[in-house]
Amino acid sequence: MKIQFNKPAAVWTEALPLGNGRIGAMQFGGVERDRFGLNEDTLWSGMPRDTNKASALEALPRVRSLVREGRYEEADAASKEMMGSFTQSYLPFGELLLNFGHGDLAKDYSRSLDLETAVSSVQYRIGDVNYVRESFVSHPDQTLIIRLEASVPGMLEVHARLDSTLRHRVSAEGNRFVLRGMAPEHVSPNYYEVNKPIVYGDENSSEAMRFAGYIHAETEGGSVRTDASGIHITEADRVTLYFSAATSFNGQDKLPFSQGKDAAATALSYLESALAKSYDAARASHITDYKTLFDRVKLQLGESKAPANTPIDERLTVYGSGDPSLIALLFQYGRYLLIASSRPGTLPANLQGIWNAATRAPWSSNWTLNINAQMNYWPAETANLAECHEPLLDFIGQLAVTGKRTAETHYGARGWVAHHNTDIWGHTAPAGGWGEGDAVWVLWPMGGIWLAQHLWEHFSFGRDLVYLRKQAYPTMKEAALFCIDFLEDDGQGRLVTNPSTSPEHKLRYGEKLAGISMASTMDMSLIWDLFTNCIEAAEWLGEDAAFAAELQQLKDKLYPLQIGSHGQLQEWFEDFEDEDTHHRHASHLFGVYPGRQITENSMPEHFAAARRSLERRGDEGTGWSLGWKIGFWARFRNGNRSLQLLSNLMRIVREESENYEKGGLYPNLFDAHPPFQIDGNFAVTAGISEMLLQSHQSFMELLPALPDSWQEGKVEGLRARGGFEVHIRWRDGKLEEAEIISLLGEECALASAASLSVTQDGSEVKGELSVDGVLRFATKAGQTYRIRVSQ
Ligand code: FUC
Repeated sequence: MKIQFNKPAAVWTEALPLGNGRIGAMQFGGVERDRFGLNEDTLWSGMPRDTNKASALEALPRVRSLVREGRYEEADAASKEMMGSFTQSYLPFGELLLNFGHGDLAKDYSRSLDLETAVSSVQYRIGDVNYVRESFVSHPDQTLIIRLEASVPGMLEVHARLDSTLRHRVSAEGNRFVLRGMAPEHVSPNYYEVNKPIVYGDENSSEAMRFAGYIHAETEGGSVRTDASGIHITEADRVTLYFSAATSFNGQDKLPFSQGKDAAATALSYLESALAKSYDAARASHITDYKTLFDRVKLQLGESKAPANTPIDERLTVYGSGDPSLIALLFQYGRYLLIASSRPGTLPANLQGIWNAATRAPWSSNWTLNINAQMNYWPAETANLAECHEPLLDFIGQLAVTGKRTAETHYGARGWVAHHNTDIWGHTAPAGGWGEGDAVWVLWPMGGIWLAQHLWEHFSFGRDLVYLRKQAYPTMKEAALFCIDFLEDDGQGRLVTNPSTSPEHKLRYGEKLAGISMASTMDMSLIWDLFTNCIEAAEWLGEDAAFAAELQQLKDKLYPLQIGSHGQLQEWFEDFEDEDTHHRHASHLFGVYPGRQITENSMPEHFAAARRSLERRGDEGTGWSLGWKIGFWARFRNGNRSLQLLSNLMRIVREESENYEKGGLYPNLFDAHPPFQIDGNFAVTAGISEMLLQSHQSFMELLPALPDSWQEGKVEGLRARGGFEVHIRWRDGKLEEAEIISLLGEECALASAASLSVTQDGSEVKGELSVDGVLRFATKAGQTYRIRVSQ
């Protein structure tokens, strides 16, 4: 469980990521000069502003009637009047730079990130002196801690300082070095060319975010001096460096300057509390805290063919995608990255998690809601990191506040709405630069509806009724209210969305291409999902029966999913041809994964048509697109095909040879869209979970999509809906034994159970076996049920 290199990182995508959900660090590990790219997850451009288009509602009837008349291209053009601003951008904090006094010539160099401890290590030898540099970002102590050691006393000479591409000042404060900075009031997206993309306000009065970072050195032996150029340490035996940081962010509706927090005071308080512990105690509490989450799941797929200590990029290029232990590593890396980028109380993981070095990052490093932000959280429940889901769940509640205003202003509707992009200020308007954007991505009022699925899924796995009543259901219901008001009758008694897009993919009609039409399959499936979840939630809560009945009636009238002339699941309400059959989005298949509308049992013909659609999309794509397809094929129970997609993703991409259409992995195993986008990493973890265990129907399936080449292996600690934890062992490509731990005492339903026996504490457990092979048996909370193949 180590990502290992035998040379320092030459580029950012070879550096190794550390994080505690809030502070991110990318370590390059140079011998003479080490560099940590730094992030703080609340450091964004901008401030709370009204980003809605005041006159949007006036344009809506015109767009709608153009759609009804089949004048889609004109509807696209008319929808420009419905566009709000672009979102703001997630910004880099800066860099921690270490210069060592021993030059650059070293022997026996290695650097690694240990996924079992979340500690990185750099080691090398100069002459007879061995140097070790150990780093971690502690969640309990809210600081980046770096320990420098040399095997001979007095050999450490290091100069440490902070720098930033944002406006800042540095100074010495006693023996500490501090950087205080100010964010821009506005940053334009990277895809939008303007003369002045970065706009700052006045240093004393700008309402933009302020930020501050401290470095502090604890030394043994030698001498320390701090001035405005940094901390200078000479002839020390041992050094521990602490970096702490904070911003003035004080909530999405607070001006981050006049109503903001004191960034420096907050950073200082983190530092002081970290310093109250010894290094050993801080390291131990970091590891304990991390392991509580990480150790819950174990995965073994087989031994590596690569010799021990093979650098990771060589493992990828030479031993490649088939290497089972590399696949297991990649699975756990997704879990590592989620723990490192999303902890209770932080913001959710954005397009780059929390690791971003660019002021104008790709797609503003924001939250993209038409797949990417959701994909980040697909593994959260199944791969046993439900706490790491919380930042997203809390964030959804905040979007529901800003989204209410957008629902009113843009659609005259109740409830709340979000479109395809959001930011720290809760942007919910169609993010299209006041008409600069293309309707095919801007005009998609389904962001909140998809997010609401996460509120429900968290309950499905954990069954926390207080959470459902207080947090999840009210926000789900408000999203449903928006749907009720937004849906319209198509004249034949069917309910359609209008305007409607299928994210980023245009339809062809005649010689023309357009984004907007009505009732795209994804819209219909998302609304089906939300209504179904609301109805089930109301039942669990024993309240709101009348509303549930209303939703049931509406659900029955939703425009039905259609099968097209290629045998495919239609992407739009009519059988339009694709702009690009191999398009990276496969939004119309939402009902297969991550939804649950289209299953072999519930809609066999549509299930087959969806599979046909996926065949037509092909096995290539950007990083996240490949990641999504791993999960699709798992839901189609084709493990070999999932593995094929996984192999396609496990090819190395280097920054200098980026090919936009083909995803892969950078040397540090970050997902390459390209460029770097973290969603693909999370999709891999989620997809592998789906290959081994599924529970989205009303039963659990063990090993639903095991590839032939995974002959032997085991997984421990995956979660299934209804409060179950599952361990599975397989041999000769078949289930050998499983343990189902019932956490809540709910009835367990197990598919393909005709040839399985269940025991608890040695005695046989009787259940009811249905004709379709699902065994249902009662469980007790805290008990383990052993599943074996009966001879
Ligand atoms: C969607 C995708 C792009 C990219 C961007 C962040 O717009 O279509 O491929 O992932 O989000």
